[in-house]
Amino acid sequence: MALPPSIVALSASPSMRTASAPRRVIPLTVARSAATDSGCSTAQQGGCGSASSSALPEHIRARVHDHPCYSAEAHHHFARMHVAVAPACNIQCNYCNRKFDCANESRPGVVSEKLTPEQAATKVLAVAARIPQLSVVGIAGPGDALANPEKTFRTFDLIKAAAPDLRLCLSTNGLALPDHVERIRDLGVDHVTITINMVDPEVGARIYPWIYYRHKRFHGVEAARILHERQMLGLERLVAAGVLVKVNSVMIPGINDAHLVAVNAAVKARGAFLHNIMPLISDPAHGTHFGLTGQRGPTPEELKTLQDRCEGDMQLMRHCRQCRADAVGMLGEDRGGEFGMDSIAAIAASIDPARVAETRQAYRAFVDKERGDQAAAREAALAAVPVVTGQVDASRLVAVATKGSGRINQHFGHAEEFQIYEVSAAGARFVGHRKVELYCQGGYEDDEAMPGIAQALAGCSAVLVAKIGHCPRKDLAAAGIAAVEGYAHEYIEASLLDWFGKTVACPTVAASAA
Ligand code: CLF
Ligand code: SF4
Repeated sequence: MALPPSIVALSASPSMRTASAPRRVIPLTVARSAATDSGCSTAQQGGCGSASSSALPEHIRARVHDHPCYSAEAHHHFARMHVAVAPACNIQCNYCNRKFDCANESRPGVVSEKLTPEQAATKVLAVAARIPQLSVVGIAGPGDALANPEKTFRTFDLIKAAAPDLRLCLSTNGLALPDHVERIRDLGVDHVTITINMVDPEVGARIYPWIYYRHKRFHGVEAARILHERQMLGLERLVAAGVLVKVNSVMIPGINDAHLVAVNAAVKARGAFLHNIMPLISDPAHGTHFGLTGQRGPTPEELKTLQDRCEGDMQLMRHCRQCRADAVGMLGEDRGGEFGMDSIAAIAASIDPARVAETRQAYRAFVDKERGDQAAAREAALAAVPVVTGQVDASRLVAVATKGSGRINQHFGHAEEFQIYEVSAAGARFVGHRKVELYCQGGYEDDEAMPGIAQALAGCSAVLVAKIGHCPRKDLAAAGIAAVEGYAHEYIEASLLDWFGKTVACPTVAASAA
């Protein structure tokens, strides 16, 4: 397929080249078969706990296929942007300071610029011209989208007219939601996130000191009860209107951690599509109530344990990056700095929106082919994993350095986060990401960063990278983590399964192949 000039440069990079299967995936001598499956752990559906596209009915699959938050697979390939048009809020959360972004959908950080709806639409065109991966535009603060309904809906109207193929996405605390469901549906906003941290007002009173509702301020348990009722009503109405609803919950140890299992059951029963349990971000420097009173966030292990408990017939999101209310780019990166008000008007004036849309379509066709190849490679690698009696429950956590595109394509020293997979004979499952300090600082190795990186990778048996130096390799080995660069630029899941087959399920094969 010929790609338009604007994405040829991208396609030339190793991370986007097409390939039918990773060359390193070598069929192993002890092949998996239906007969040898008995006694093994049940095969997972798809590669990730969150919204595995292939396991969904076609009409739903099409709606999440290119949404980086609703599909873990899509987040390797597609970007989102937030337009910060909603400054006001109608409630107070104990983890929020109004000087910072909405913590429901963002890590604490000042929004660089608040936009008018017109500025927001111009910014969307400018970003789309530079980032062909863009598939979704969301409104996620810095306050609450529906506490600012005129600005929010005017913005969506303008974006819809300017770039109708982009998906519209909205995030809200839910208080005003029941009043706006019809408008949301009629505008074609197909994805809505509600942040629901409790279904018991007694718990809620420890999270929300007050709400402002129907021109009156409510406090304590009464405030939490009203908020809870409005959230449930809004969720039910959205589901009845056919909108895909994601529920975000902030995990606050000692306050709602155990309670989130009940929240999960309640939102599942009402038809929520996806549940995203996020860690509380708490720091005295942010000036929030929880930050100032020393409330801690959960450890990665506590978060994973809760997510595992909640995982059932409802999809769990594990790849959230708690991004800013003005975030731009792939999840985990923020290119917002490239699109300040001074530059977006000039970019937007210099482009032909129709050609930009064509480029976007060409990129999507390219990614469709790439995803098909990745799925085929994954299935082939899974079929080749040997199932050895006595090892059916074996699984390993493995870290991966990636810049996206579903490939192992980042140098160890350039990684600011590692993706973590749980790998077993049943599949390779994305379970989260861990942030680290950069090891390579402007061409120099930062040895002082190494202890922190090793700590962040604690529990991982290996880290798969595009390249790694001798010193960090040695330090990782001392921490019990094998650095593996033999899968550089190959597909992540197929490589993980190949690694697992050789080193865990059947280490003698690895020894003879080494
Ligand atoms: Fe933005 Fe949220 Fe839409 Fe995604 S974010 S409004 S659903 S387009 Fe995504 Fe960011 Fe997590 Fe939100 S990674 S904070 S879940
Ligand atoms: Fe802050 Fe968002 Fe909570 Fe409002 S809903 S108080 S903006 S975190």
